[in-house]
Amino acid sequence: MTTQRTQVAIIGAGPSGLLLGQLLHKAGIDNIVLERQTGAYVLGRIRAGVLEQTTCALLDEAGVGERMHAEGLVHGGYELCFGGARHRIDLHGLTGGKRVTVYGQTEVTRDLMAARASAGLTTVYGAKDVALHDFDGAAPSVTYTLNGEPHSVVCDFIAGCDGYHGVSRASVPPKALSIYEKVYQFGWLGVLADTPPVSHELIYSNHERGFALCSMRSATRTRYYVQCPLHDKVEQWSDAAFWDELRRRLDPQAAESLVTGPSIEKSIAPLRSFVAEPMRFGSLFLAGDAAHIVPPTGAKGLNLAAADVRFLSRALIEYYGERSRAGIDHYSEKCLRRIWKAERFSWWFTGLTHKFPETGAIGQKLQRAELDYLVSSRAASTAMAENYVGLPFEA
Ligand code: FAS
Ligand code: PHB
Repeated sequence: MTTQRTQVAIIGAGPSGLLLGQLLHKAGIDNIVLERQTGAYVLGRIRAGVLEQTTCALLDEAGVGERMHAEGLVHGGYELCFGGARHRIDLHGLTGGKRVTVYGQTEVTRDLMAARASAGLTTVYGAKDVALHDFDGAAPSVTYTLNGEPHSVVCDFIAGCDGYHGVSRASVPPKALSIYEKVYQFGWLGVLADTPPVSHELIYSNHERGFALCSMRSATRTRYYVQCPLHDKVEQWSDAAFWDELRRRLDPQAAESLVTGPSIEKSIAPLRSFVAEPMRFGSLFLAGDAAHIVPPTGAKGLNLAAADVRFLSRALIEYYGERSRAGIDHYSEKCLRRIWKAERFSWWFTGLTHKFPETGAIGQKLQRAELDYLVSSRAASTAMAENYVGLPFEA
């Protein structure tokens, strides 16, 4: 058994783990990242696309914002499409000047991986059988195997950044956790294509056939989604079937100007609202999808993960710098106040834009009434806009 020593052992090399590792490194705090997949596999997962300003600021703080500023698309609004027409939500005007940046999670992860490698920090890819030990005691450690060889990491703290299916939350005794979960009875079929965007901003569409979203990764690469039955298999959807269904769910002008092409990635994601409370167990801290999941409608998943990492990195820097436990003792409650507001917004936005057969014809009528109210009321649009760009952090 090879034994390594570090201050913080980070499980997971997704955006949460890599961003935490970078912020800790810049503060002089030693850390090791253990990731069960290869780096290429992690980069191959197509996920989030919209960054809040606070997330961009955190990436700058981590020293990885250069390409995001050079290649990211700054958006001051998006459009809601319903009843055959589009209505712009003026994020910039309604929030005193805030915007969002369209820059794929894959690129964020790539930038973080590059920074970690150039700093010569330890990231173990292909770490199998990761197990957490004594995180509620005085000698926390993490064991794993690499190419069949056993390894141990002795540490002060463990950051569980290993996502919804990770080992960290699963290592907590069930009686110590309160789980809140809602599973939606539909999924998102997503397509990535090298085609020009149908519009210069995102379009969220409420249609009687189901939800659709027109997003993008650059001026030449698009990301589209249509709501699909929960048990559909991606093999059932040819590219032609996807483009036809997307067209049907858009207004005539967008349907007409949609440029189609071969999918370079196509996948179906389930939707759920999920929170595990609390997020700290002794020297184990959960961050990102390990602790919470939102339906992607509100573009909150990655941004919530970044917010957790902001709180956790500051708490650990305070601990090592001032030997103060205040930040780590309040980590969970501070994260959860923000998480639940984002859960609510994501649940509300999903309820407003997706088709729910169980609510019948009156359900669609009520959705249409709320959409009409939303685009005709500055107060209602402002409430939507301030949640979408990201609520201010509490002091
Ligand atoms: P991740 O899940 O990204 O990373 C966890 C890492 O831990 C993974 O690399 C995994 O391999 C590793 N890991 C797991 N178990 C391990 C173990 N036992 N040992 C070692 N490593 C382990 N958010 C949006 O804002 N917009 C979107 O459109 C959007 N679409 C999404 C689509 C899908 C299919 C999914 C699953 C999520 C989507 N999200 C979206 C949310 C997503 O972006 C997450 O919020 C984001 O990936 C969170 O990052 P992490 O917390 O790092 O978790
Ligand atoms: C994306 O580009 O993948 C994306 C954008 C906005 C969302 C969800 C996903 O609300």
